[in-house]
Amino acid sequence: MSCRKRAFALLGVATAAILAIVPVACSGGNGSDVTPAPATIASPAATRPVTVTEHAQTNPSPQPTRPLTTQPAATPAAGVANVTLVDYEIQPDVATVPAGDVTFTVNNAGSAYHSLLIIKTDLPPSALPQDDDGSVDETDDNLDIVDEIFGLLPGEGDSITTQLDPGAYVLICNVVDDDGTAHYASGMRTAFQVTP
Ligand SMILES: [Cu+2]
Repeated sequence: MSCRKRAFALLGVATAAILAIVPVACSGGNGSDVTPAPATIASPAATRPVTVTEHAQTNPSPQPTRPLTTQPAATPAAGVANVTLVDYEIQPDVATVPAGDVTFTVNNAGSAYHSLLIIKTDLPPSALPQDDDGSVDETDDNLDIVDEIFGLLPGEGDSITTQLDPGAYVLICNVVDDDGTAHYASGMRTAFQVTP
């Protein structure tokens, strides 16, 4: 009885201290002389573990937020096309991307000077209007030149991000060499689709 009364009286002070005191005070069961001494000693000792555990709980909380910040960086990968230019082909790693911002990372793996034109058109890749030199007539009304990367030397790379609406596109290189070789006519053209 007396043991319970002391325990409830201490409840007003601190519940954390009681939890530590009650097992110690009641386990002895001797007399009133034993209980006051542990009460003063246990109360400062009991508060210390509480503060330690609070720090231990606050430390892990920032850690789960770090993986969350890295995950959104991976989501724009849906709008990425890696394009390799060779003599004389255009090789995107994907033929279709969803509409929105699309990043074209272009590398010239060929031995000639190359470029990349992103053209929105319903014409087939092999049927674009041409000039007399075999290059594509970029001023034709059937073609919408959305974006382009100018001359990449062999081994060079570049990257552009452009907003693409849904529809049919053609990727070409429109370089004409000094010897008259038109890269488009030589095969540097490929279809590219943007889905809604
Ligand atoms: Cu070319």
